[in-house]
Amino acid sequence: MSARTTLIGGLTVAVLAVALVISGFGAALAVGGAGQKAAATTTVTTGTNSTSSTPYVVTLVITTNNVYNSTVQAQPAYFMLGPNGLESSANISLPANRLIKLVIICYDDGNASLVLPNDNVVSGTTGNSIYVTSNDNVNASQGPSGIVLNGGQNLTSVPLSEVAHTFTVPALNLNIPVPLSSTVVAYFKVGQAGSYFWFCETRCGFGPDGTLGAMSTSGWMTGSLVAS
Ligand SMILES: [Cu+2]
Repeated sequence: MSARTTLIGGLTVAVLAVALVISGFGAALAVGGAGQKAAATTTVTTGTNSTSSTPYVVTLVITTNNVYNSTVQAQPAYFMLGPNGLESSANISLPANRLIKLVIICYDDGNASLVLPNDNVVSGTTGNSIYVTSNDNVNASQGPSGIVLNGGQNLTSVPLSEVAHTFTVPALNLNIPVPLSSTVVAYFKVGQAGSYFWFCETRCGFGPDGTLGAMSTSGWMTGSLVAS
């Protein structure tokens, strides 16, 4: 749990944060559904190699308290949101040469330190920025009579104290820092078909430096991004 839940009134903040995340989740589901329907229509009418003006939507969900094994216990993990619920993130498939709308819903409310400096800086996305909603630290402040919501924000970097995980594909120069308790939207394109490794670049795993457990296991905090 983050420090803010220990503050007076922290319960209210936490409850609202959950509500915001859930509402963001619903919005992402609605957007994802519409995007996928449009994608199918476009494929039928224009062929598989054409580019479409409609982004292809990929939705990832980060959860915590996934039991890794009896020794390591709880670890965070990325999942892919499929038509029937959460699926493994070990192989994330998407089309090459088409605009991708990546939605990352992060239920993790804890901060983690970076593996490398600048891992909190966005790269490889449209405008080298991300759109962040539902993060009560980034998007809200405590006012005299409650929380003041500021709406979503475009960010080119995330404050170190706010980074929970990253979605990073070094071969594509793609780095998306994910703030705790947030929903992130980012656009990018994979110019060349192929299989690329993705990683989280925070020390969110197990062991003395946090790079074991989830951090070193496919389908948890790393995997393959397969563009075809
Ligand atoms: Cu991570």
